[in-house]
Amino acid sequence: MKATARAHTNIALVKYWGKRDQELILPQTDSLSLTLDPFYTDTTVEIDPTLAADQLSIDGNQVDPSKMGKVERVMDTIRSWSQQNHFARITSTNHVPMSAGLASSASAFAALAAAGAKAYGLQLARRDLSRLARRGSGSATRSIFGGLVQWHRGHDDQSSYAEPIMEKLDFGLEMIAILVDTSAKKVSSRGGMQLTVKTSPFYKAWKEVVQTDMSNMLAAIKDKNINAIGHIAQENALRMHALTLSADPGFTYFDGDTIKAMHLIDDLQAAGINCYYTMDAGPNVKVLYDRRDRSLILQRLGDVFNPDRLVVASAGPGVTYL
Ligand code: 2P0
Repeated sequence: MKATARAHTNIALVKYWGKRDQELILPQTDSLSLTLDPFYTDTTVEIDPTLAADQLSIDGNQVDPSKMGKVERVMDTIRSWSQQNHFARITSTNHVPMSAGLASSASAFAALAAAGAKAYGLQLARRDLSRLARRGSGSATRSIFGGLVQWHRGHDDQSSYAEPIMEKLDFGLEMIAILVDTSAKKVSSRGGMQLTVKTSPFYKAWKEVVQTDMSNMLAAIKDKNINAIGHIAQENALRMHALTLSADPGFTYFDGDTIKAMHLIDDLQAAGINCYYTMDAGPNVKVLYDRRDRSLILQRLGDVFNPDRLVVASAGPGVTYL
């Protein structure tokens, strides 16, 4: 009747950017991510037979029912799978800067899927939990698992799920988020990717790029080659952002500080310090590197950006029950 789950956000190293089914959230391509330790969401789902609709509070604020479409999609699926029609009280606490391109929706919908499934008595394998989380938000599919995770694009609901590649990392891949701006973004990922699929003349090429990047990334992970992982992730991110620029109307998630951080990391690379950048649907820059270089990289980034805005993140676990 009541369950609480914790799920962590993830950073995509090979990006998901475009759907071929808006209802079921079936993606155009595979994607691959690293689940992150410090950013997570705790969600409690409690069935209440006296309620006439689901109730949701996020970080202590009641959410307007008109803004609960994605949550309802997940809850309605849980009701259909469990053949129960009661509504629930949902309470969610984020430990993620919201709408900052740090994918709070990934941890939020992974935690909702896990807590909701348990509260309604569903005993789902994690693969099926990932299919359930997918209905709320694409990136949430991957946050069911820890470490390095692949989301298989699949061809239908059954075959589009996430799977761990390496749940416990036994090499030093780590990330620093440079929080250049944590205010809400202007173009949602959902709207941005839809516009891109529809209007970018480069979209067909992107699908080919991802296929190549996926197989190169899997090989680099197998070799535990952080420089190859970082290089592929950086190129993949640049190509994703080239899609937004090539949409009609074109747009970008970058702001001035994003470019400043990219140049700084280019300079560090040129000076022989191995670090790479990636950006999601927001201006923040995430730096990938080997953890043995952490203090040097933190120091160099701290020369340019406020050290308070630098957050170190190592690999995090998959969804857990509290
Ligand atoms: C990713 N992003 O792979 C990509 C890269 C942002 C850039 O998934 O519409 O919130 O809910 O499926 O998952 C962010 O988009 O979008 C995202 P929906 P989502 O992480």
